[in-house]
Amino acid sequence: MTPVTLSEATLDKLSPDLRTPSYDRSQVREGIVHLGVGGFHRAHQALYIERILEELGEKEWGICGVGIMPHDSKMREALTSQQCLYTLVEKGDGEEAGRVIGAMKSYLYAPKNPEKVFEKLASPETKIVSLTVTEGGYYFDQGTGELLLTHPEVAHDLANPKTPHTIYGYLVEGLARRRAAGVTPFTVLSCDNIQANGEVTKRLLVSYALKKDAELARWIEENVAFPNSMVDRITPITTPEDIEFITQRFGVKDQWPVVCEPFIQWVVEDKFCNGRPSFEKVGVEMTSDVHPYEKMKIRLLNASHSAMGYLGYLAGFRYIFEITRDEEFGKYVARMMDEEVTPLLDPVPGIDLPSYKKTLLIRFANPNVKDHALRICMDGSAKMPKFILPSIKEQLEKGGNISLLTLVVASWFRFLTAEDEEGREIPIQDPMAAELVERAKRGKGDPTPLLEMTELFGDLGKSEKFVAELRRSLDMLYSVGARKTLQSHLS
Ligand code: CS2
Repeated sequence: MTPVTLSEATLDKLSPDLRTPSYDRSQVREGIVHLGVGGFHRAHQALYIERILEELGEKEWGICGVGIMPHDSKMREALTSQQCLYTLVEKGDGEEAGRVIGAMKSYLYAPKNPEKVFEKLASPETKIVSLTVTEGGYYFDQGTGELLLTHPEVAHDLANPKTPHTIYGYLVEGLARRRAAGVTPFTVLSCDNIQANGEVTKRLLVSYALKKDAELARWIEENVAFPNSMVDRITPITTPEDIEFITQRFGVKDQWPVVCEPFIQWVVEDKFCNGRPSFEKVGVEMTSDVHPYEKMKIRLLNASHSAMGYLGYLAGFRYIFEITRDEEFGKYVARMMDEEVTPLLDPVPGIDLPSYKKTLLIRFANPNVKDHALRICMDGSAKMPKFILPSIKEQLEKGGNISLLTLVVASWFRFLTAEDEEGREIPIQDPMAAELVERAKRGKGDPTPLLEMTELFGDLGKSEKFVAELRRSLDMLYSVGARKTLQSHLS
């Protein structure tokens, strides 16, 4: 069978194996503007919205996707050539399930036409602006929690409000226009892995606005809702093999489909200032307090990912499922979670922690979700301070063990020398790569040059216990390599 090119006109020609939107897309309005459309958003929030449209017929909640990064031009090309339709494939143990998602109605590529994005943000039809701009897209000092006003991207936005690069430039201009026009503000819904993501976004956005207009800053503080949310679904980067597989399996030609695991979770604080879809009817958990969920997820799932990513890569692995299935690595993450992270967690309503952790290990081991270690190792400068360092800090305060957590930091430092144990180059993907690699190479077994970056480490470099532990692990990584270092930490 010749594959069918995905588009609105070909929806009824697709294989019956592929579920397609049954609602009338032409009636869908765009109540949500989403900044940062990547695989994760398309596998997660967009699926919930698809169900809102499909099962509840709440047609005002379609999505307008927005790309704010220069590289988003590729997403624009892919999506706009297929009327923003795309294929989402869930891969579990058995048969894979495929579905064409129609929830995104349009896509705007901000660098080419920022004015169009401002208009969209100012439109009364827009009720929610959601974000997945990665942990690095928020630009804050990990030591002080303050917005990095002198960061080149933030400074650029302050100086060039008509052509912003960051969420702050876009959100503040959009909100300023609404305020001027007397339009109710939109809710800002952060869906990134940052603890208290809503509160953090609010604090940073208000301090950015303060630099422009104190009255506007106050109006934002008093009128805009920033719900916290915990998001979860493992979504690897789409590979050419995935595209080929989907063409063969479902007979559809899609320029940029998404493959993910079957698990999905979204816990959202029920605090919206301009309406919301009936999320609770499609599986979203609405609550008054997201903190315990966020902390559990980030400190267990994301931290385990980092633990497996760096050390696993150094030990020669490339995929997370292989690393999890290695007996010693499996033991390592399980023990790190049990011994060094779990004691820090608050009770999480409705969740049994032992079975949550067991499920995590099963999810990581899914061989059909080929999550590359390099995806996990990307942007360590933004992830480490959110996934790992806070647990180390809290354990130090409690006098608890930090050896397994510190090994993650040591592995990252070793990884940052950009050369593996066989002398092959490691591709470092991080906006701070140049500085990180220079410091890692300069320090080698001495962590000082990296620890001096207080915008990442705060005052952790002053803790004798932590520094001694870090040196011990680093020394081992250099002298006996990743595998033996791991064994020694487990014994
Ligand atoms: C990963 C996350 O980027 C990372 O390091 O831990 O992308 C993870 O896969 C998601 O948060 C899962 O919900």
